Order: sequence, then structure tokens, then C-alpha cells
Amino acid sequence: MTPTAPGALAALLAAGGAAAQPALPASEPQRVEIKGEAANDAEQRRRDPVAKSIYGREELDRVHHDEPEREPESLASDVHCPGERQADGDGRADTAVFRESTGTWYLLYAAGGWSGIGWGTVGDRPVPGDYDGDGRIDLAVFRPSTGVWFIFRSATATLQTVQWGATFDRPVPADYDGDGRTDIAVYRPGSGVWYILASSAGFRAPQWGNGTDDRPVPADYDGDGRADLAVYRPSTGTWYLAQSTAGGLALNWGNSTDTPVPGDYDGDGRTDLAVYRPSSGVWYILASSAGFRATQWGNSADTPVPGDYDGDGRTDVAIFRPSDGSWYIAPSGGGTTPPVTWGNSADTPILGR
Ligand SMILES: [Ca+2]
Ligand SMILES: [Ca+2]
Ligand SMILES: [Ca+2]
Ligand SMILES: [Ca+2]
Repeated sequence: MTPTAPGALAALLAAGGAAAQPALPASEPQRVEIKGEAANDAEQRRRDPVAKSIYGREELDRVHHDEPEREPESLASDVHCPGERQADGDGRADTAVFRESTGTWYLLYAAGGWSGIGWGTVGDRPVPGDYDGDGRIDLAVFRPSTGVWFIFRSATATLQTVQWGATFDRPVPADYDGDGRTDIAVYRPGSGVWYILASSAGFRAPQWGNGTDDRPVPADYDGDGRADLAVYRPSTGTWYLAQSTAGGLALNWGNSTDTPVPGDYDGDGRTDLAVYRPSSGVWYILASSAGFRATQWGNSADTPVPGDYDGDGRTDVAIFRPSDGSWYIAPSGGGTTPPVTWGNSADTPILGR
């Protein structure tokens, strides 16, 4: 049941490294009540015509219906994406959803305004990233039926199609070689092989993880600028990290029903281990510099959507509530933000970066 990759992790596991790690604390975490029930949502919609318009006629006027196969040149001036560094440099993550039934991205910009952009079709999975390295996130989808990636490169306003992966592969785009450009990559459940098409370093296929249980959670855990291979194993609550500089690490953090929500919650440049527990809505965060904290934010029907929404360099705790399309964000910089209504129960929320 351990990853079969050679090297540091195997030695660590042989030495009992995983078992030596701490389990989650049993103490009662700080409780923070979710604000904003139905009445507040109605108020939010009244006050905010932008949020309201996703449900109205304005939506139809703004949505582009381009399919990925078509030339997407008309989109060039419109394309923004969650996590994009805004022109004013505020660096706040945007609120965004992907509507699989129509292949439409609905983007609500932190700096104001919104777009509805057709990019993808039924069954596609959103895989946004900065594939061309121009500092702007590119819209992109992975099509499981054919294994084709459709990437709209913002720097040149051109479509890039790459056949990379198979139907049951999980897309895991990240910057594995640290050149500032997102790399196309898939994780293959069962074999645990990562097929990485690195933008500078080329192709490689390391094995890290196994079975159908492991969930890939690539991120830069050691802060060297390169995304690290990583899997979360729900059955044991263990994170297996293959850090590009710091080496292999196995840590117990979470349990079988938790959702892994890695992010840089303390803003030190290293991704922190974190899990969201749906049964209680508690976030358990093991921050690399700031240490452990637990925050109650959300409930069992919510989807965690961590991201840096206030632009202070630290990941914020946030949830998307499918039942009414509300986003509840707890800014790391303090203060409160009213819930934003954006999306519906059939939409896939796009994580802010
Ligand atoms: Ca890269
Ligand atoms: Ca790294
Ligand atoms: Ca950190
Ligand atoms: Ca933040």
C-alpha cells in the first residue's frame, strides 16, 4: 500500500516515517459561523447587478459560443481567468465557474466586471494554467473521450491542441520544471504513473502513488519554484510528497472522508498540507511556517475553493455552496466579505490561485 517509487520515500517508509507523524488533534477547533443565509443572498443579488446578471438576459448577450475547434481570435481581449494577476497588480483571485453542460466559463473579476466565454463542450474538464508564460492564465480544457487538451494561449491568441492522456487519466497541469510555464500532465490511476510534458525539461514519466485510491495533489511544497509530485491517500490520511529539492516525505494529515486542500496559507512560498472535513466543515491546516490551525468554515454540502482572493500572498479559506451558487470567503488579511452569488449547482467552481 505504499508508493513503489524508488529513492528517499521508500527509505523513509522503511524507517517508519509515516507512522511517526502526528495525527490530527482531538481538541475543539475555533468555531466561525458561516454568515449569510437566504435573505442575505437575496440582498446580495439586489445590490449587485453583476452577480445577478448570470441568471438574466445579459448573460446571453455576453457569452461567446466558440468551440475549441474553431479559431478563437475574437476572444483575445476578453480572456481573463481565475488567479490572473490583475492589470492594477492587486493579485486577487477571481471567482469563476465552468459550466460543463455548455462548455462555458463564467468569470467574475476581482477588479470588476465579468465574462462568459465558450471554451469547451459537454464532458470537458477545465484545466486553466499559464501555459505560455505571459503571466496571464489561459483558458484550457481536457477532453477525456480523446485525451486532447485545448489551450487558448493568451500571448498569441491562438489555439494549441495537444493529445496527451487517456480517458481515465486525471489532468494534473502544473509548472514541474519551474520555467514559469504550466506543463501539460496527467496522472494515471492504477499504475500511479505521471506523464509530464514539461515545457523546458521535456517528457518524463515518474511513478508516484498507486491504486485507484490515491488522489494527485501536485504543488510546490518545498518552495523551490517547481511543482512536486504528490498524492493524498484517503484510506490512511497520508500525504506522499516527492519534493523536487527537499526529497521524499510521508505525513499523516487527514482521514478517509477529508478533502485535501493544499495551499500556501501562511504565505511563505511553500505549499501547506491541509484538509477540509465535510462532516464538520473544519479546515485543518498544517502551515509550513505558522504551524497548525483549525478553522470552521463550511458544511457537508459545500465545495472547498481555497485561493488568494484578497491578494495578500496567503491562501484564503473559502467554500462554494452548490445549492445556491454562493461563494463564502474568509480573507486571510482579516475583515469580512459579503457572500458572492456566482454559478449554480451544476457548475464546477474553478480554484483561485
Ligand atoms: Ca514549465
Ligand atoms: Ca518544489
Ligand atoms: Ca506555506
Ligand atoms: Ca489571502
